Order: sequence, then structure tokens, then C-alpha cells
Amino acid sequence: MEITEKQKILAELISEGEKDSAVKMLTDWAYETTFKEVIFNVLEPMLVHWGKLWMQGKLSLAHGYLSGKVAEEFYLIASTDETFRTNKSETKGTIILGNIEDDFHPLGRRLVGIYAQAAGWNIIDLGSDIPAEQFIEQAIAHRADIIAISAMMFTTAKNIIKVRQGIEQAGLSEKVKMAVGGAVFKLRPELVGEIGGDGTADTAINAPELFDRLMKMKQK
Ligand code: B12
Repeated sequence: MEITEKQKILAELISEGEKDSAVKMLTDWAYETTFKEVIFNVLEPMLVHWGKLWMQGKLSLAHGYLSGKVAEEFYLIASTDETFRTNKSETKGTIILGNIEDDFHPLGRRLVGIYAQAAGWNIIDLGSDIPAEQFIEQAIAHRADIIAISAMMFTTAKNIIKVRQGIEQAGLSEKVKMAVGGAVFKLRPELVGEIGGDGTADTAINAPELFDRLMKMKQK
């Protein structure tokens, strides 16, 4: 991958442990250009690049952790920016979002939330490490249309089966659709069906389209 000048500066700040300066730098760039530009042309390609280096053992866990923290804080700031806020007065529906039990990879989930909200969905983000029972309780409490679950690992993806069982036990199969996503579903697409998912999307940009599709399935 060809590293741009901005990505070089970002990488240096992170390897020096300068978390706050890195977040500030990204935010300044976003105000000079747009949040979308910084997320998709600066930060995400670097996260993928660092992910590959990490898997090859060429990057420390500390670097991986810090880059995650920087991205997380920056996405929180981005989510409050008006480009990601919907102006529509009516929402498309309600989505309960979370990382499944034992999964602590929040970045992808946050991005899915930001994009779905911008597309007009009401998002209730429960956070990381959410047990199946909590997904079901919240879906009932908020009369949700979709439960959207993020899982990065094979071991954690298997915990999603309990959400499918919960949906069935509560008699909600027709009313609540279950979207799943995360690194492990890109590697093993057959897992979507195996754990009872109704559909997936490979990126946050494609997630709103998936939610529209699931909503149509529900209305049939
Ligand atoms: C960063 C990272 C971490 C960071 C997380 C920091 C943070 N604050 O987020 C830290 C260092 C803490 C970490 C820890 C661990 N990690 Co880790 N981690 C990663 C890494 C490099 C990147 C993940 C990421 O944030 N990507 C960037 C985001 C933007 O992309 P994304 O998450 O894929 O999300 C996009 C799509 O998938 C999609 N999406 C995501 N969720 C959803 C949900 C729905 C409904 C939809 C529609 C779409 C969707 O949209 C998103 C945006 O476009 C991946 C490598 C990889 N290939 O993913 C490993 C990886 C996921 N981790 C892995 C492992 C093994 C671990 C640890 C067990 C390591 C350890 N020994 O401690 C722990 C476990 C923690 C836990 N219990 O969850 C493995 C999982 C292997 C597997 N398949 O089972 C991976 C694949 C690396 C590897 N090959 O070894 N990790």
C-alpha cells in the first residue's frame, strides 16, 4: 500500500504513543476536508494495513491497541458531525446494535452505527460484550425491527446462535430480523447461515442497504 503524507504523520504519532495528538490531528483534517474523506481515505486503509502487519507479527499489540483507541475516539467525534446526522423527521426503523458476548472489537460496530444513523435508522448501541438475553430484552423494550450484531472472531460468532434461539423463543422471528457482520463473516460467509443470521454486509457503507433489504423481508 502507498502511504500518504497524512498517514505517515498518523503512524508516527501512534508509534510514539501520542493518542490525543493523533485524534486531534484527524479531527483537524476532517474539518479541513470532511469526516468521510478522513475515515475512508486516511484512517480505514491504515487500520487494514496495520491489521495485516499485526497478523504477520510485524506490529506490537500495543500499537494495535492504541490505533484502535484513536479510531474509536475519532469515530465518536465523527458521529456527532452533521454529515452523519440524519435530517429526516421519520426514522426507517429501530436497530439494536452491539458486539456479541466476549467480543471487544468496537470499531466496525461504531462505523455501522454511524452509517445506519445517517441513512435514517434509529440506532440503539449497546456496546461490546453483550449477552444474547440483553439483545432480546432491548429488542422487545424498543420494539426493534433489526438486531445487528458484530463479531470478529470465530469463537465469539458462535455466541450469536443464542440470540437466534432467543428470537425464536420470544416468538419474534417475523418481527425482528438479525443482521451479522465483522471480519470472521468475510473469511467464512457460510457462517452467516450457520449461526442463524438473516444477512450480512462487508462494510459499514453497505450496511444501510442490508437493513433496507431486511426491513422488506419483514414486511412481506
Ligand atoms: C484492532 C484489532 C484488535 C484490537 C481492538 C482494539 C479496538 N479498540 O477495537 C485489540 C488489540 C484489542 C484486539 C484484541 C484481540 N483480537 Co483482534 N483484531 C484487530 C484487527 C487487527 C482489526 C479489527 C478492526 O477494528 N478493523 C477495522 C474495522 C473498521 O473493520 P471491521 O471490524 O472488520 O468492521 C467492518 C466490517 O466488518 C463491517 N461490520 C463489522 N461489524 C458489523 C456488523 C454488522 C451487523 C454489519 C452488517 C457489518 C459489520 O463494517 C465495518 C466497517 O466497514 C483484526 C484483524 C481483522 N482482519 O479484522 C484482529 C482480529 C479480529 N483479532 C483477533 C484476535 C485473535 C484477537 C485477540 C484474541 C488477541 C489476543 N490474543 O488477545 C483479542 C481478543 C479480544 C476480544 N475478546 O474481542 C483475530 C480473530 C481471529 C478469528 N477469526 O477468530 C483477528 C482476525 C486477527 C487475526 N487474524 O489473528 N484486536
